[in-house]
Amino acid sequence: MNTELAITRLSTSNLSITRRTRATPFTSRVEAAGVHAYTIYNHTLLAANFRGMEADYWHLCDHVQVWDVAAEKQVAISGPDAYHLIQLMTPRDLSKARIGRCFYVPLCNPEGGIVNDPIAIKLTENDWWLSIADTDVMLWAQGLAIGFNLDVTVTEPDIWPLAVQGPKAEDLMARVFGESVRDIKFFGIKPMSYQGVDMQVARSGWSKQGGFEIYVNDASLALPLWDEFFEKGQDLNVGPGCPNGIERVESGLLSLGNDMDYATTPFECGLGQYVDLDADINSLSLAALRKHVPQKKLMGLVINQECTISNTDVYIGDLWVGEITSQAYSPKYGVHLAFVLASLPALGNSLTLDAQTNLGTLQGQLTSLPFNFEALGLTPKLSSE
Ligand code: THG
Repeated sequence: MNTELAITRLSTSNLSITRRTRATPFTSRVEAAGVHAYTIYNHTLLAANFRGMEADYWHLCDHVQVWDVAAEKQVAISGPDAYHLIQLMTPRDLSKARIGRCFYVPLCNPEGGIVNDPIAIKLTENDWWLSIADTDVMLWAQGLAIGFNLDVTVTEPDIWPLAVQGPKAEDLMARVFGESVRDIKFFGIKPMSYQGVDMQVARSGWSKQGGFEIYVNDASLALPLWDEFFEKGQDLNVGPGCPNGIERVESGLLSLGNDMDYATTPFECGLGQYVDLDADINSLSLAALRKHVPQKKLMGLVINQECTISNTDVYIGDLWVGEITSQAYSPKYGVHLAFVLASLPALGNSLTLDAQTNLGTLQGQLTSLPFNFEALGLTPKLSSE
């Protein structure tokens, strides 16, 4: 286990950007807005920080942000066998999926391990998108299509999602796309016109502050759309943003590659609700998942003071129990929060474990995910003031 790397956030050296590492049609505006750090996601730039994690966090919770999430690539699957292929990839029953809906779906290999955790979008009977996390799903889908001799095309079209997130997102969206955007339900999606071009717009996004995602499909409209959000959102205190490490840990949103990977099953990382073990569907992973005995479990950890995690390994006394996969200090609840991937045999019935921090060994309370702050007796601070 490399404990150092997992918690290193920033490096002092610069990234060299070539065609291998894609910029996006919004990158010039992200730069102009003062981006402080990037991460690479699906071979593409994804902003990680603008005004500091905590300042970005409060702004997201209080106002509205525009996020360049073009790194959430779309894998488009079209043709008479589109559903067949998608169902092979996911153990979630999509046989009754309706057009115009989004579905959070684990994609699993034949051992039940998670290949990706995209949002599946049903656009027409024979056209689906997978809005992917950071692994090369297109290659896997193309391989399956060849191997199973399916009548589909699998491509990664030029589509660049832009997210509008925060409590004022709906008002800002209505100013730009019209009042009918308010009718889109959570995880609903429909085409909306922008300067005469239809783009899919969904109520979704990688925060729990509410918001929308626009699947921009015309690069020439990317900057006009970005600018219009900033012009029309001035009085709403609109700002640039990005998926926020504090907010998403508080909200219990998982990050592929951090909190789960090919060696983690949906049952082990808390995505079991998206697996339909009894469904009569043709899915590559169902046989393994039906027999599966979880070996580990992703749990929440609450440490009652602000600290820096100095080693991601966690223990009960001298016994290694697992590792911290994500963590952040929660300014809203005044506690340090972490996700721990714990070995079930080592964990036993323990309700606490020991974390290594800059303040020495600190005991944390184990809890299920997502965090239930009320049940933990924690009351939120309402804003940064
Ligand atoms: N939006 C889009 N594409 C994406 C993401 C996104 N691709 C990459 C990544 N995020 C995929 N991962 C997630 C994880 C969680 C959610 C969405 C995408 C999510 N979950 C809700 C929850 O956990 O409460 C709702 C799940 C449900 O009820 O179905 O929103 O953010 N375009």
